[in-house]
Amino acid sequence: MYKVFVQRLEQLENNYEQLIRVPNEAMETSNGVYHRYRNAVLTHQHTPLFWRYDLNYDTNPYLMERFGINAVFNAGAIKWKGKYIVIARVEGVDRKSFFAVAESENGIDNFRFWDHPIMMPETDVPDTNIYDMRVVQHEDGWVYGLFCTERRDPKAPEADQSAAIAQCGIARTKDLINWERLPDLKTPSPQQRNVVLHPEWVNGQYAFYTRPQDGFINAGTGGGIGFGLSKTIEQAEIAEEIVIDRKIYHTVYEAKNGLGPEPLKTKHGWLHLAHGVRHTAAGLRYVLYLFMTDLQDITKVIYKPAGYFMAPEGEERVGDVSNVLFCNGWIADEDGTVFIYYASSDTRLHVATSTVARLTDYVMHTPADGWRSATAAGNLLHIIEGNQPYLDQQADGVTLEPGKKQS
Ligand code: M1P
Repeated sequence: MYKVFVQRLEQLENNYEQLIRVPNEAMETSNGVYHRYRNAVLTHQHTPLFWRYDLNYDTNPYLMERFGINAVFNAGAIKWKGKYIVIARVEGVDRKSFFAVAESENGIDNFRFWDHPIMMPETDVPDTNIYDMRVVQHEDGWVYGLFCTERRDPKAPEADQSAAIAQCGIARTKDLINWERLPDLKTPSPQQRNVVLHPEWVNGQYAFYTRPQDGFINAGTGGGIGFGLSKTIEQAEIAEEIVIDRKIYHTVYEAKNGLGPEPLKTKHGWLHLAHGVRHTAAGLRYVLYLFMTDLQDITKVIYKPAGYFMAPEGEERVGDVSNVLFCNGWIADEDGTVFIYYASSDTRLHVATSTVARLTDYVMHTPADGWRSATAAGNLLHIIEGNQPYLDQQADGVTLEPGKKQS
């Protein structure tokens, strides 16, 4: 029996190392805006064996999993001491999520979890479930983690064991290991999810992007991505919440939307990545989209391409909650490379890479939504007409210089 234990352990360890060390590579196909990568960067199988197994023969002679992990997804991200860090939502088979840090040297593969998950302190009202941390290095010197804290609705009748209240939990750290929990954010909305801290002061105050919602799932009258200011973070409270990017009929964000990671500052404006949710006959569909806000008035959207930037593809389409892409972490390197950590179908974490220059070009030069089929077709016609001289010369058999404007 002991021999079998040792053999199995060796096999588990070999398989694990193989999985962790497998190099990732960019897919050949790209739309010019970003590259997807062949492998997911984190899955439930990337969690350390010493989390899942009791490795002691005396107490676990069958070498069985004692703590099952269901999924690893929706991760915040930060460049920290030269390493690419993601703070993932790790969900056990008991459906409870917790946060755990994984790091990589190059941001695209070999992500390895730190030995211990984050032991997040609680407020006086214990969290039932915590998830989707946005990690932000603020000008005040702290690294903040804003996340959703979910608790059962105290007003729900006993028969209803689903009704929940979502709020924004806030914690801060100087080392990503020890976290100081602050009181939950107070806002005029009954529920909050997808709250993001702006990395800079705004009028000497802390600025938050919010997502007001009436119910736990439905945004209801909470019409989109909100914004508000708070004088302090130790007792964060937004008195006035305005919507800066609203949900709109017959778009990819008709049902609800929410900001992803903290915005990136570019010379043209603040670059935002968000998720939009629409209804389909098969249920909700979550896609990612980009927009840009003004450097002076950060509540003013100045560019917003029509439709989605990324949507679920291939195996990304299937998982615990199928047809979902969700992103709450990205890292912009000094050389302009952007690592977008997106999760698919609430199951696994991927990376896509782009650059600040490409994303800015995409946001500023992709046609905006005109909200109707006629305006969409008009946008297409405009591109075709611009290409007409090139098409004509090609038809005439003229030798073309690709990419040069044709006379
Ligand atoms: O299941 C899809 C996503 O649903 C929620 O996001 P939102 O509040 O925008 O609907 C969150 O639970 C998120 O974690 C999840 O990925």
